Amino acid sequence: MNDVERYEFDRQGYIVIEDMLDSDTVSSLASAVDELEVHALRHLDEPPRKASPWGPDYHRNPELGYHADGSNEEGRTIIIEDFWNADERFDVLVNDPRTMAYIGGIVQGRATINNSEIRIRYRGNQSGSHGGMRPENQKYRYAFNAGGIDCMMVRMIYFIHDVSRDQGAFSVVPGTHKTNLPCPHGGNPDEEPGMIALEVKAGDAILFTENLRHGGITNRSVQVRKTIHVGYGPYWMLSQNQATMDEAQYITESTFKRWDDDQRALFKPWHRTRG
Ligand SMILES: O=C(O)CCC(=O)C(=O)O
Repeated sequence: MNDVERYEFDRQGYIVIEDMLDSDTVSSLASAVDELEVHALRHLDEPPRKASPWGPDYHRNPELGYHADGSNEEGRTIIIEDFWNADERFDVLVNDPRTMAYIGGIVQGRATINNSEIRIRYRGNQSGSHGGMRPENQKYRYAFNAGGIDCMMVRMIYFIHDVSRDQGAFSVVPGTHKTNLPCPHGGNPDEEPGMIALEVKAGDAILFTENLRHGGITNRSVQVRKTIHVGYGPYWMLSQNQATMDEAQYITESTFKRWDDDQRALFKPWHRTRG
């Protein structure tokens, strides 16, 4: 993270990183996401189920080890969590040196991955605005101290195709990670004052603090919006996936086996980083 990026992240609560992934990586990830979408759509309504404390009732896929919820109807989305278990083509994002250099600049101490979701957003779908200061929830707080930026939870979104505003752009209200009052506006990102759509190209990434007010503009296009989201935070924070909220990360034995020690350490809370 260079000085300009650090300044902008602190000032605005997010940065857009152009050309984060090369074109071979983008096409490999895009194929993996397309195949996983087809698989998830076939199994979404089947047992076994895993109820999220946040409400949704996720399908836990015994074959590929992911959790999925939603539908491909107009206006809907599917979210596929723990996608690492499903396909080794995602491994390129586990301990990616460029990503980790950014994370090291904004999370103090040992950082781990605490969230993994593929969002597939169909025509008419929007992601409601959320984030910003909530007195009852300091879990995702943004702070700055003698060690510099000190985020509790951040997310990197990787884009595997271009996304314009009307194709369901990720959106933010810059600077709201530093607000002190709960947001008085509803959850509609298309109408929220100050909300801006971040248009990106395939291969770009967006890094933001979860304390920033953010959402996803309505997808008014025929293109289904597909993105890969990976969350990071201090090592003691457990899973922030909806299906496994505040539990240990759901990583299958075969996934752990295929990774090296440094990749495994990214999913180990507490003090154990080896073995
Ligand atoms: O990309 C979107 O539509 C919303 C994403 C989001 O809310 C998140 O990653 O926290």
